[in-house]
Amino acid sequence: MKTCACFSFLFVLLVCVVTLPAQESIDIHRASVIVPDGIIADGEWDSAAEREIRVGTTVIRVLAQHDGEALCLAFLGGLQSTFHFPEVLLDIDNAKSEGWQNDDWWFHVSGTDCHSQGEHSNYDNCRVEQGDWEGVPNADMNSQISAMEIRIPFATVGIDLSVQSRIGIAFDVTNTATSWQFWPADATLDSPASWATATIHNTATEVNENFTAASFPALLDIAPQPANVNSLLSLTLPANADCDLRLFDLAGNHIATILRRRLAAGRHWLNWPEQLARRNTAVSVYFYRLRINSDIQHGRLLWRP
Ligand SMILES: [Ca+2]
Ligand SMILES: [Ca+2]
Repeated sequence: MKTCACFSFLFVLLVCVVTLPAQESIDIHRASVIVPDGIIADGEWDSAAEREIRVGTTVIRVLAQHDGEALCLAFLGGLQSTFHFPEVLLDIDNAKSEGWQNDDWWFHVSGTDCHSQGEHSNYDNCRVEQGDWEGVPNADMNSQISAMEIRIPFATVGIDLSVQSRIGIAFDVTNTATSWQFWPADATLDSPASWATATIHNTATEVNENFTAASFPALLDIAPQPANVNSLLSLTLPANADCDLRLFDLAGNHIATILRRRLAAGRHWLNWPEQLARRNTAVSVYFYRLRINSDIQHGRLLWRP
C-alpha cells in the first residue's frame, strides 16, 4: 500500500510539473548611458538583452539594458510596416498579482508619451515631453521610423537597486484599438501574473547570453530592403573577430566603409555611414563586401532613399 501511495504522489507531482507554464525571464545588465534619440548608434545597445514580439509575420525586437539609474529599452524593426506602438508594463514588487496594484505601471509611446500608475491604457497623462521619462521619437501611424528608444529612471517608478533586483516586466506593441502583441507571448494587459521576471544586474554582461560556444557563420541582416537610412543593419558574430564591411557601386568604386574594427561575439547594431545617407539621388544598386577575419562574403544591396 505504501509503495502504491508513493507512486500516486509522484504521479501527481509529475503532472503538476509538466502542466505548470514556464515563467519567462530576462536578465538586464548594466551598460553605458544611451542617447534616447530614436537612432541605434554603433555600440549603443551591444550589451542589451533581446526579445521578440511577433505581429503576423513581422518580428519586432525589444532590447533591454540599464545605466545604473534608468531602465533603457529599444523597439526595432517592423514598427512602420505594421504600424504598432511600443508599450512597457512594469510590476515593481514583482507580486505577480491577478489584477493591477498601485505599484504597477503602463508606459506607451506614440504621438505623445503616455503613462499611468495602478491601471493601464489611461491616456489622460500624455505629453510630447514627459519630465520624468523619455520615449523618442513620437510618431503617428504614417511615420517612417525604424526604432523607438525609451528611458525610464528607476526613481520614477520606485525601484531601489540597493534593496531589490527583481521586477515584473512585459513588452507589447499595439495599434491602440484592436490589436496587442506581447513578450512573453502569452502575457495580457490585465494580469501582472502573466508577465516575466526581470533580474537587474549591477554588472555588465560578460558574454552575450545567446552566443556562448555558438557555431554559425557571421550573419549580416539588413531589413527592410530596399534599404534606406531607416533600415536596420546588424551583424551577428559567433566569436570575437576583426570585421570590415564596405560598399561598392556597380563599377566597383568604393562608396563607403560601414565598419572596420574588432567586434565581440553577439549581435551588433550598425550605423549607415554619412556619405551613403547623403546620396539621396535615386535608386541605386550596391555590392557589399564583408570580411570577418580572413573570410570574405559578398552580397547585393538595393538602396532606395
Ligand atoms: Ca540612440
Ligand atoms: Ca505589483
